[in-house]
Amino acid sequence: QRVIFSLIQPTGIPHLGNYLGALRRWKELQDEKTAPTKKRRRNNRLIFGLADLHSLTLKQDREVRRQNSRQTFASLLALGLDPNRSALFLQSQIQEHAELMWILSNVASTGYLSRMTQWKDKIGVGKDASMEQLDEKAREKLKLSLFSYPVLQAADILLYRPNFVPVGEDQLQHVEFTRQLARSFNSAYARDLKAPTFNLPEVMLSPAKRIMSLQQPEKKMSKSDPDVNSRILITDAPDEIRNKIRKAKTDSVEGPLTYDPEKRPGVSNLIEILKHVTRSSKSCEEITQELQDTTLGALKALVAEEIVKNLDGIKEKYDAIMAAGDKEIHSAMVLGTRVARAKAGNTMKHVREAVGLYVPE
Ligand code: AQP
Repeated sequence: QRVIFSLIQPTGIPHLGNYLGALRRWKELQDEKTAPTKKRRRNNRLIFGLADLHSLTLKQDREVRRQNSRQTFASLLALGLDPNRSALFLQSQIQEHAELMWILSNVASTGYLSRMTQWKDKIGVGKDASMEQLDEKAREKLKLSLFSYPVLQAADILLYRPNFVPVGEDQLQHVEFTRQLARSFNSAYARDLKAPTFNLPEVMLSPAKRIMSLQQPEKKMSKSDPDVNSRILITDAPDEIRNKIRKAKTDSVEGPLTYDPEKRPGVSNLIEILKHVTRSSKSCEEITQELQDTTLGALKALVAEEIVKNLDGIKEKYDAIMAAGDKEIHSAMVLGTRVARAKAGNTMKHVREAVGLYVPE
């Protein structure tokens, strides 16, 4: 059996980047589990959830936060995740996440954490900034939770002892850190045990590595971007999708279409999106070659229609789930929490034994 685990932050309705980078893969893995032919069927144990503890690093009104969790959960159901085939749960419902984070903090080096790029992005200092270079204001802005975010993420993953973690490219650094912590933990506490406490999870990287913002194509598409036109939500209506793509920032370069993420980030992002929504096996350069006589307007129209086709039906399902109150969300959560709790409890028994904490009979 392959255990596959991943979380998404409930910081807003998932966007096309989340979908192409991770969520579509979650659904495919689920479908593999019940594929009609034996040859295509895989014995996947799927555990997916909302990283609502992580979302606390983003300051939000409590009602907005609650609503965001509800909307994100409904989005997962709407895109076809089935609680009977994929365990769906909230991170904050499983207390072991915080417990394991504290234990792993004892093998997490602040030097490694200080080199991670996410906290730098979030407080708006350059990728190469070091802790020593931070001024008083930046230090005030950098809360412990943001700095230690990757340790909680490592705890999230290791708690379920997965073989694979399907995530987008922006999470690669964090999964590598998780593997490092697993190694450090095993060598610090489990060397004399029959088996290491943690296995080293592998990243399952989607080919859609990094979908960029439609308005600032040098930045990745993000839920927390204040500009709603920067992203396509998986629940956007067809006309909203067409409108946002029409407004997407491109350039005024004359001549044929070219794929050049450095010089033409907006156009290249649209070509990238087109490649992934159509699941094309061609390279972006080949796709561009075929479209070279297409105008920018026609390219946008083509991209918009392919996205509309890809997301077809999600909005209707989402609206129905939201209109029905919390019943469907709640029953899915009960099922998923049960699975997650059993797995997390089991891992923590091994962890407690390894470090020498009291293990109740
Ligand atoms: N732009 C993207 N392109 C490809 N994949 C992406 N992912 C996120 N953005 C892109 C992948 O989506 C999964 C869930 O992401 P997350 O919500 O847990 O965290 P995030 O990377 O911080 O996503 P956002 O949208 O940018 O959220 P905020 O604004 O709240 O920080 C992950 O597997 C991620 O790789």
